[in-house]
Formats: sequence, structure tokens, C-alpha cells
Amino acid sequence: MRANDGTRTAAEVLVDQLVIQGVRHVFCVPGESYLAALDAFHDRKIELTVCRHESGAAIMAEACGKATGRPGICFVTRGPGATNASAGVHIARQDSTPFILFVGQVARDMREREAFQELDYRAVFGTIAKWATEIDDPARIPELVSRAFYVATGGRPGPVVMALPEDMLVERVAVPDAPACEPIETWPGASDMSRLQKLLWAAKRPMLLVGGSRWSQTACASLARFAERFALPVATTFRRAHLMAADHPCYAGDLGIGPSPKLLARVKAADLLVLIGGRLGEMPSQGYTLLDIPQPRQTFVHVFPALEELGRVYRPHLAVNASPTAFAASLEGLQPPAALPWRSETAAAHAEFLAWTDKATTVPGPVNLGEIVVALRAKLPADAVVCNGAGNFSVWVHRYTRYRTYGSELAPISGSMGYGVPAAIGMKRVAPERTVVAFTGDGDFLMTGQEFATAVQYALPVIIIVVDNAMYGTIRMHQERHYPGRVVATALRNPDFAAYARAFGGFGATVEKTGDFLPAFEAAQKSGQPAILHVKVDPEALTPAMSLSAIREKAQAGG
Ligand SMILES: Cc1ncc(C[n+]2csc(CCOP(=O)(O)OP(=O)(O)O)c2C)c(N)n1
Repeated sequence: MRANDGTRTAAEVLVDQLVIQGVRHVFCVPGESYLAALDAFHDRKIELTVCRHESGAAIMAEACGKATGRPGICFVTRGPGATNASAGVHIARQDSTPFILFVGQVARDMREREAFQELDYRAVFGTIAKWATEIDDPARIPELVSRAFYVATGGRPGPVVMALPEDMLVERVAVPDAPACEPIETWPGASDMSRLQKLLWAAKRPMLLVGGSRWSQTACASLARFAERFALPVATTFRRAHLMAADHPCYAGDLGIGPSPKLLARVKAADLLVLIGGRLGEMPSQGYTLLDIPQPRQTFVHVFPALEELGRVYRPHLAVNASPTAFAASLEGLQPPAALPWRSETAAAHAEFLAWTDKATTVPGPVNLGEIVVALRAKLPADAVVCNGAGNFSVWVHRYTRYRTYGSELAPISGSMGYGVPAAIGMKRVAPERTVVAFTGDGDFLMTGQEFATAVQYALPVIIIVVDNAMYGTIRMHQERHYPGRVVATALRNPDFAAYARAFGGFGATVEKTGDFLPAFEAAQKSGQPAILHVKVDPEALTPAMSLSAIREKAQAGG
């Protein structure tokens, strides 16, 4: 119960601060170290989602941060709760997602004794989080929480970790609240835009590369208009395909794992590359082989919302420290040249993208995952959210899904397995009106599959497609390439995933032929329950391009 003497507990001040910042959802696993904060949620209009593992809770919050641009909020207990949640902190770091993790802490008078589950959060999270701190003084909660929101959302967004000593949370204080913060926009200068205009006017084969965070529906619409006015080809970086609608006539495809060779050739042949929002890290740069380091051969423009990334790997001809949202708005002011000599190349790039993603390649076995993704894309509404974790199965998902709206793709740029299930559940919780689907591998699924219980508990009808090839297929692929025929620690003996779904109180079905997929999907939708579709694929179908045996034989032949 709240007092009416003008004082509040530190925990109440904290939760009030979250309300003021516009937080509507919090994901947690409870712990005795932050009971007072849990209690403070009791009387406030914030929906709590209680999860089964802190990695699930943290990923749900991270996915919400990724989808909304506002910090995803997660509460976990000290020690093991915090280390379990570290998966989400690392994802938020690599994926540039605003995310705040609140962690219980031992009482202030016990610190430094290695009390029960005590950790030094500044040290543990110091190199993963953008900021890791501990709140000692309840009177400073409004200031420090306000700062956490600025840090998480500003510049290159990322994770903040805040430890909350147990005794501090129950201390009473009389402090004014801090107002809500808005992410700080960094705008390109007028000279940046006029230099960009000149570079575009001088170019013969320009291309836009788009990635990173700090986008919005409005910013994506501005980008699409700009691409159209200038007839510029646009490629997206690894797992950021949702930034440009696949059916836009300028869309050239995504630079992920196993990208279209024609797209790679186009990037290499461009004379002007404008990278907006992304870092062109190891995955989209194809192991840092796509551009020369440090000086790309192409005229290289890098637009990024933080100074520390500009010039870090690639030396830009023009570096623009601007948030994608502000930069996209500024693009409206640029004028295209009268002739757009590259127009036909842009049309060709889009045609190549369509051809690359039109029909699934042939693979061994009665189930073709590519055909399943192609069938599903025709069925899903444009704003459906397609989530996935990490594994070879995701290569088919990214190649054949045609993401059409901002926020329709939730996938770990960090390559973290176990992402798809909690991401889908978190998203369905905050946007129940949207269709939410998750593709997972069999290995991938069981890293966080217990969160299916959370979907059942909150009646969230997500549809999870478990692609079962009875192995950690990606690692087997690398094994066969580097140590052909020597299989170590990559085989999996799996449960019946459909029965697993039913045991949790959801819908489950097994798919053993491509043609059985859509009826099973429709039955899952009709059930109105959280669902798992257990899709059994042939282990030989290891990649869209090559079978397991072909990969092994090639390696054995020395190639
Ligand atoms: C948390 C985490 N652990 C380990 C890895 C390394 N890893 C990448 S893919 C992969 C195997 C994925 O197996 P599965 O989910 O069955 O999908 P498949 O590759 O067979 O399609 C592993 C172990 C990772 N990326 N993330």
C-alpha cells in the first residue's frame, strides 16, 4: 500500500519513473532481491509478463525494444538471474537495441563480502552494456533512470544494466519525478547534404546500403520515396530486410548469409555506396571482404548515429553523424539530376532480387523448407512479424520471406540461438493484433522453448515452426567443410515437438511433407492457441544450394 505522507519507497519512485517514461510492458523472472519493486508494480498500469528463464525475459524485452525503438524493460534477480539475462544484454549490444535490465542486488551493508548471489554488476556487464551502474541513493532514482533512457536510446542504442540493492528499494524518500525523455536526434549538417547531393550527381553506379537501428515507419517511408525519386538500388544489411519493402521497385535484396552473388557483384561494381544506419560488420560484409579496409575503392558515404563507428573500420569519403530518422527526413530536400543514367540498372537489380527469391531451390527429402516459406509469404498479412533465431534454417527464411513493413522482421543480428521463440512471444504480448510467426531450428528451439509456457499462460497465439534436421546443422556444415566425415557433438536426438506443445496446453502438429504445411498452419491459426508445427526435414537438406553429402565430398576432394 502506498503512503499518503508525501514519501514513497525507492521501488515506488522507480516504477513511477517507468510509467512516466511511457513503459507499458515489463518482462521478468521474480526474485526475493527485488520484492519491493515487484510490489510497486501492483498498483500501476504496467503489464508484467512473468517468464520461465531470464534469457527468455531479456530477449522478449530486447525484441520489444527492437520493434518499437523505446527501451525494452526487463527485471531479474541478482547473481544467476543476471547472468542468465546476459544473453539479452549481448544481443542488445550487437543489435544496437535500446534495452534496460534492472537487477536485484544484495543489501548495501553486505556488499563486498560475496554475500548470497552477490555480483559486481559494473564489472560483470562493464564490457557488454553501454552503461552498468548501481543505485545507492533512492533520492537519485529519477535522475539515474532518466539517464538510463537517454543512454539506451541515444547515439547508437544499446543496453543499460542497473543494480538495485535490496535495502535501498524499501527506503522512503520524498523526491520529485523526472520528466519523460525523448531520444536525441542528430541531424546532418547542410554541408553534409550538399556534399551528398554532389556525390550523387557525379555518380554512375550509386547504391544505398541500409541497416542498423533508430529507424521508424516514417523514416522508412522517406527512404523509399528518396530511392524512388533518385531511382537508386537499395540493399539491406544482415537481418534488416524489413527496412525496405521487398516489393519496392528499387529493392535489390539483403546482404546476409549466403546472399545473391549478383547482389554482391553489384555492391563491388558500385562507384558510390551510401551506408545508412548500419555498421557493415562481419556478416553483411561477407567476412570483411566486400569493401577494402580501411579505404573502400568506391566513394563511401557512412551515415551513423554515433561518432565512434564513423571511420572505425572503413574510412568514409563523407562521414555523417546523424540518426537514420533525422537523416531520412533530410533526404526529402535533395534534388535528383535530370537524367538518372542508372535507372535501368536499378530495375535490373530488383528483377534479380525477384528471380533469386521467386522459387525455392530443390533440396533432398519430402520437405522443402524454401517452398514452405514461399507458401507462407503469400498467406501472411503485410504487417505480420516473422521472427527467427540462428541456424542454417534461417537462410531459407531470410531468402524467401518478403518482408514488407517496418518491424516485420525480428531476428538476432548477434546470431544468438534461442531468439525466435521469446521474440515472438514478446511481440505478440505488445501487439496482439499482429500475426506473429517464429521459425526455429531444433537446436535453436530448445534453448528457450520453455517460454512456450509463457505463451500459453498469457494466451498468446504465436505460431512456432520448428525445423528439425536432428542436428546442430550449421556446425555440422562447418565440420564437414573443415573436417569432412568427422562428426563430433553435432547430432541431436529430439523429442516430439508437437506433443511438447500439447503437453504445455497449446496446439501441436507434425509436418512430414511440404504439402502438409499450409493445412497444419491453417489448423494452428484456427485453434486460436499458441502453436508448434514440428517440421521434419531431411538432414541432407543442409543449405539451399548444397546437400550435406555434396559439402563433405567437395571438402574430401580438397575443394
Ligand atoms: C547461443 C548460441 N550458442 C551457440 C551458437 C553456435 N551455433 C550457431 S548455429 C548452431 C546450430 C543451430 O542448430 P539448429 O537450431 O538445429 O539449426 P540448423 O543449423 O540445424 O538449421 C550453433 C550451435 C550460437 N550461434 N548461439
